[in-house]
Amino acid sequence: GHVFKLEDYRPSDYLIPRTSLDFRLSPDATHVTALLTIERREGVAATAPLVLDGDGLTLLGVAIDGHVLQAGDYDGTPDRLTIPKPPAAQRFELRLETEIAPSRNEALMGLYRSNNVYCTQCEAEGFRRITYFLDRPDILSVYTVRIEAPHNEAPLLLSNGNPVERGALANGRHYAIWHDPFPKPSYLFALVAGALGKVAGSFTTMSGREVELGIYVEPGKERLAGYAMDALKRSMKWDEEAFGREYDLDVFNIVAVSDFNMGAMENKGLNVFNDKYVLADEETATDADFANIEAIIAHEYFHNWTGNRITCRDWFQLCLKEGLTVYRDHEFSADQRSRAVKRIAEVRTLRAHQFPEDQGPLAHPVRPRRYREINNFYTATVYEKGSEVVRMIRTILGPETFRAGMDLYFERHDGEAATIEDFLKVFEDVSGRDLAQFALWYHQAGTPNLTVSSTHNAAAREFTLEIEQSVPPTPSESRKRLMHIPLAFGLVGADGKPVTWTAVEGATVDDGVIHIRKRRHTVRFSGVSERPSVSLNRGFSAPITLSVQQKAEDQFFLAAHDSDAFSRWQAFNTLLTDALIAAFRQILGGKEPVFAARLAELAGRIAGDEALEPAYRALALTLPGEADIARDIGKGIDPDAIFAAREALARTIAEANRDAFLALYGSLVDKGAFSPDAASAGRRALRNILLDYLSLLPGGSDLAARHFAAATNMTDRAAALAVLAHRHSGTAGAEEALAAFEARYRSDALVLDKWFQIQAGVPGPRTVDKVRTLMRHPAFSIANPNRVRSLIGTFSSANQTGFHRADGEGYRLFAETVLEVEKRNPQVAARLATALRSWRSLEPGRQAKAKQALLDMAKVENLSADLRDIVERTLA
Ligand code: BAL
Ligand code: ZN
Repeated sequence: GHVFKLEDYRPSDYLIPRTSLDFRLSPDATHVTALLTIERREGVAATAPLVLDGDGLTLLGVAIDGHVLQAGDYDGTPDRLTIPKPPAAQRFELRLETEIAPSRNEALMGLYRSNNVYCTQCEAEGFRRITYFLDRPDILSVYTVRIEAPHNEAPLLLSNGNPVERGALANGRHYAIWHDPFPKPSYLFALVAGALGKVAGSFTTMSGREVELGIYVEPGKERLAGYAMDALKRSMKWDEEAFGREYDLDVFNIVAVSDFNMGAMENKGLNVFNDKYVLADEETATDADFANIEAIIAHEYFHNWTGNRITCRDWFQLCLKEGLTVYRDHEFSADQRSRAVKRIAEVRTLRAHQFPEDQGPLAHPVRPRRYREINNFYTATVYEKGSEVVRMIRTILGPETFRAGMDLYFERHDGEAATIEDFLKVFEDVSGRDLAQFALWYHQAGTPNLTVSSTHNAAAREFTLEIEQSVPPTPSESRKRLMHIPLAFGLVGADGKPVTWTAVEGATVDDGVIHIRKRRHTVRFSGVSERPSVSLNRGFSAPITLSVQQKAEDQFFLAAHDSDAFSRWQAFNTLLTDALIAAFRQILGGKEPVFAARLAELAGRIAGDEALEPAYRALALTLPGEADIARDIGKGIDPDAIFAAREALARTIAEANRDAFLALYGSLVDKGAFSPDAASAGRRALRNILLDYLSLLPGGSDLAARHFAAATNMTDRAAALAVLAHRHSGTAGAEEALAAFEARYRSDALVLDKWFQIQAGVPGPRTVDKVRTLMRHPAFSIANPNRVRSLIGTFSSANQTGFHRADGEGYRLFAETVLEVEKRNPQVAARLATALRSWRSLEPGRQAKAKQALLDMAKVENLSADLRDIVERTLA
C-alpha cells in the first residue's frame, strides 16, 4: 500500500469555498447531487488537472458551469474523478451526481443505515464515499445541505449548522435545508435522517445568545438521555469559564445511533454518538458508564473550538485536535468530580493502553511522520499521550501563561487548518521560551525512563539526586535525542511534612519541578539536615517510567504519608507491583508466593482511612491488572503465573483484613435514592472492591449472590455478576445469576453487551469455547461494533489467561473472527487485531503460536489496507 509522508505535504491546487449538497434518500439508491465552487489557488497554472477523491462511488454525471461533460472530458472511476483540462477561469461550478447504497454500507464509513436511521461518519476519509471531493482537512468549505425523503420513513432530517427551511412535497415526501456558516473540512460533514425521539433543552451563552439543544434517540428511550443533556449543559458552561469559549450556532444537536465505529463524532453542530455513550439510567448503566458519557459528551462539544473552528492541516496533525481535546475533557471531569481520583484513573488508562503501544511494534510519535492507513492512528498515543504533552506545557509555563497561550491560539488560528508547529509557537510567543527540545514529545516515539538514586550527607546537610534519562529505541527510530522532562517532586520529612532546602544546583528547579534536559543531572539540595523520602513525578507530571533505587521503607512511608494524593497512590501501587512481580517469579520457580504482612496491613489501613475519599480508596485497593503486571515484567510472560500471583495477593489481603472489610462493606450500603454523582459512585466502588476481596473467602460466593439479588442499580448488579462469573465460574450461583441477568435484559442490547463482556472475561482455558458459543447467541451480531467489542474485544484484550491459552486456541478463534469482521468492517477488525501487539513479550511457546496467528492473517489475499497495516507492522 501507499505510504503517506508528512514531508510530502503540499497545499492543494484547487480549493472548494462553497459546497451545496442535495440528497434524495433511499436505502439502496440514494442520489447525491453536489454543486462545488472550485477555485484555483493563486499562482497555480491553469493547466493543472483537478483530481478529486472518491471511494466506491457510482458516478451518474458531471457538469461544469451548467455544461454537461462528455465521456472524454473526464475520467471517473469509483475511487477518483479526474478532470484533465478544467476551465481557464479561476472559479467555476462543478456539478456531480453520484449514487450510493446506505443499506449495503457495512463499513460504517460515509452514509449508512443503522437501525433504520440514515447517518454518516466521515472522519477521516468517509466523505469520499458520498461524493467526489478534495477530501482532506485543509479544504475548508461553507456547506448548504438539502435533504429529501419520504416523511413516514424519515420525519427527521438533520445536517450541520442552522436550519434554514423545511416543507412538504408531493407523494408524502418532504425536505429540509441546513446551512453551516463556518467553513469546515469534509470530515466534519454530517447528515442524519429517520424516526427518532427528541429530548430538548436550551443554553444561554455568556453573551446572552439562546442555543437550542437536541438529543435524538431511538423512540421510547428519551428518558435515558437526561444525564447526557445535563452533561452537555455543564460542558458548555465549563468551556466558557475555563477557556472563554462560547458556542457559535443557533442549535446544537446530538444523535445516538447503535452501529458506530468510534465512541462519538464531533461533526459541526451535529454530533453523532455511539448510543452506549448517551443512554443511561441506574437500571442499565454503571457509574463508569455515567462518567464516560459525561467525558465524551464534553469531549465532542469541546471539539467545536479545538478541532472544528481550528482544524488540522493534514492527518499527521491529528493530535493537534485530539490530544488537546482529551486534555480539555480531562480537566472538565477533574473539575466536575475529584481531581486526584480522576488523575489516578487517567494514569491507569495511559499505562494500560499507551505504554504497551509505545513499548511494542506499533509505537509511533504523538505526531507520526508516516502512515499507510490513517484510521489506524486514532490511538492511545495520539489521544492520551497527546493530552499528557499539553498537560506538560501547562506544567512548564504555569496556568496563567498556558491560558494566555490558548487565548492566542484561538485568536491567531480561528478558521484555519493548523499544525503542531503553530500550536507550540503560541506558547513560545506568550512565554518567550524556546520549546524546541520540548517539541520532541511530539516527534519522538517511546516512553522515556528516568533512573534515580539519592544520597544524603548529614555532615554537609546535603541531599543529592542522581538522575539519568534514556529513551528506548522504537521501530525505525533507533537513536533518540534527549528530552525535556518536567519532573514534579517533593522531599518528605519523617513527620510527613515537606522538607525545605536553602539552595539547589545541577538542574533548573522551579515551583516543585526539576527540569531534566540532559542525559545526567546531579541535583544537589543544600541545607537538608535529615534524610528525606523523595516523592517523584508527582501528579504524573511526565508520561515516563521511573527506576528508583528507593528503600522499601521509604516506599511504605510515602504510601502512608505523601501529601500529594497521586503520589501516595503511586507509592502503594508500586509496592503492590513489586510484590506481584516477585510472586510471579516464585511461582515460575515452583514455589508458593509469600507476601510481606505489612503490605496487607497497609491495604487494610487505606481501606479504612476515613480521611480519604471512598473512590480513592477503591482505586488504591484495585490491584494492578494482569496486563499491567505483564508490561512491567516485560518479557517471558506466562499469563497463568501472573494470574496465580495476583489471586494469591488478593487472597492474602482479604484474609488479613476479613473482619474490617466485612464491617466496612456493611456500612457502605446505598441508602436513599440513586444518584450518579461522584461521591455516591465512590462509595459503590469501594463497596464493590471489598466484595471482590471478600468473595475469595469462605462464604464468598453466597455473599456475591446476595449482593447480586439485592442490587438496585447496574453498578452493583454488574459488579456482583462479574465476581460470581470470574471467581465462582461454573457454580450454580454463577449460572443462575447469568441466566437471571440475561432474562431481565433480553431486549436491551447495550446491557447484554455487559453480559457478553463479563463472560468473555472469565479467566481460564474454557472461555474460548464459551466465546464460540456466545457468538451464536441471538443477541450477538458480527456486524455490530459494540457486540464485537464486548465479546471478542474483551476476550482478546482483557482476558489474559483465556486469550493466551497455552495451546493457542484463543489466537485461532481470534484470527478467524478478525477476518470475519474484516469482510464487513475493516476499521473495527484492524482495531481488534492490535490485541496481539505485545506478542513478543510472551514466553516462547505462546509467542510462536501468536506469531502463527498473525502470519495466518497476513497471508490472506485482498486483506483490507487497515488490517494489513496492523498485521504487518506487528510482525515487523
Ligand atoms: N474525532 C473522532 C472522535 C473523537 O475523537 O472525538
Ligand atoms: Zn476527539
